[in-house]
Amino acid sequence: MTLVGIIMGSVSDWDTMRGAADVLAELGVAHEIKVVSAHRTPDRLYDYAKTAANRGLKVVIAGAGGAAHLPGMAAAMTHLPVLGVPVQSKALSGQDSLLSIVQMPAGIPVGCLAIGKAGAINAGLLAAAILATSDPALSQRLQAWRQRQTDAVADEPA
Ligand code: RP5
Repeated sequence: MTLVGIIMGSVSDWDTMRGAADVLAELGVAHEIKVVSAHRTPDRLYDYAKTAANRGLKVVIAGAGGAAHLPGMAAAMTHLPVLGVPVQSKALSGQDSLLSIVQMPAGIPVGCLAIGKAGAINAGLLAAAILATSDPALSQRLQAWRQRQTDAVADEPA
């Protein structure tokens, strides 16, 4: 069953957002990946967000750049947790994306991660952590993933 929906405003966001998809794949979390633009394909966004919960999704990860209203609009139309990833824009290096996503008015939350690939990877990890609260096997896989990361840190730089 697909548990996490990864959406992004443009195909150009995929290089960033694949970070979320890759970590979910590593953790064995079923996910889907769609291009859904708040301004270019508003009807697609409406259909996606309105049907997400009934289709069995548990978490939505939404990445967008510039005037990045995709995560907020998605959150407005689903009660599922929405994790927002600010994609690094050319004009303002993602500061615009960050502020667009993080500054949601009270009442409709979006969990905003860091700008760029780090944010995408962490969105995948956070989605897995949310799911792991009710999935002991996934919790074990997530803890093992974290332990491998810890074990891979060198004692010395050379
Ligand atoms: C946003 O505009 C997308 O999320 C993307 O980050 C940005 C640029 O899109 P393209 O012009 O590359 O399609 O909607």
